Amino acid sequence: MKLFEDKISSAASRVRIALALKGLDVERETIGILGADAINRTPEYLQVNPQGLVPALLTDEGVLLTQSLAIIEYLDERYPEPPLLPGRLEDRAFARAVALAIAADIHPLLPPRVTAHLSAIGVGSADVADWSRHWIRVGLTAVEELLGRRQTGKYSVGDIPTVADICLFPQAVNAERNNLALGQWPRIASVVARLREIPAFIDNGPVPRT
Ligand SMILES: N[C@@H](CCC(=O)N[C@@H](CS)C(=O)NCC(=O)O)C(=O)O
Repeated sequence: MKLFEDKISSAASRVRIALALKGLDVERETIGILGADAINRTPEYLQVNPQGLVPALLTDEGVLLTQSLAIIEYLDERYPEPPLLPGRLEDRAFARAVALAIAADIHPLLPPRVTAHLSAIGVGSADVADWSRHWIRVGLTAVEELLGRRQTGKYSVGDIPTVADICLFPQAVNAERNNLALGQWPRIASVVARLREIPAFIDNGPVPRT
């Protein structure tokens, strides 16, 4: 398998964490997504992912997969141990709901293509930073409430890290980089503190943009 990624990407970080939890080592290719290094819109990379986004995964069978959550579910079905979804049906739905609250409802408001467009239409850099902080704050406040409904174990859903944690961790790292202290969300803060004890998480979070 080969992962197309950029180390700064939180969506790619999700897949890196899933691969590490599964103990899978894959070939990696960096696809720059920022500024002069950006190659994600080149015709070559658009052949890999027509959306021009990372991550993408080339399977051993030569099939190109896109979308981090689809890739994670593929890995989980193909390499079932350890599972990345809880055993109980309702818990699986809940883990997916937390994952989607982040991946579908917070993250799409924040990536470079969004902030670059805000700048291009004349929004100043301080206001762009406020935009990001606003949507992270709104989104994580809702996730904090969601976690309160079912969090009974060490992590977002029970005592094994799931796809919910895989999405939460990079978003939490990103929140801290946007000067949002996790302490304002006590459940998120305690889950993230426990995830920081797991090498698969701390070794594979998004690296800061330079
Ligand atoms: N929903 C997609 C999101 C992918 C995505 O937005 N990736 C970002 C990096 S975190 C990217 O490639 N951004 C390039 C850009 O915004 O131009 C997924 O989960 O894979």
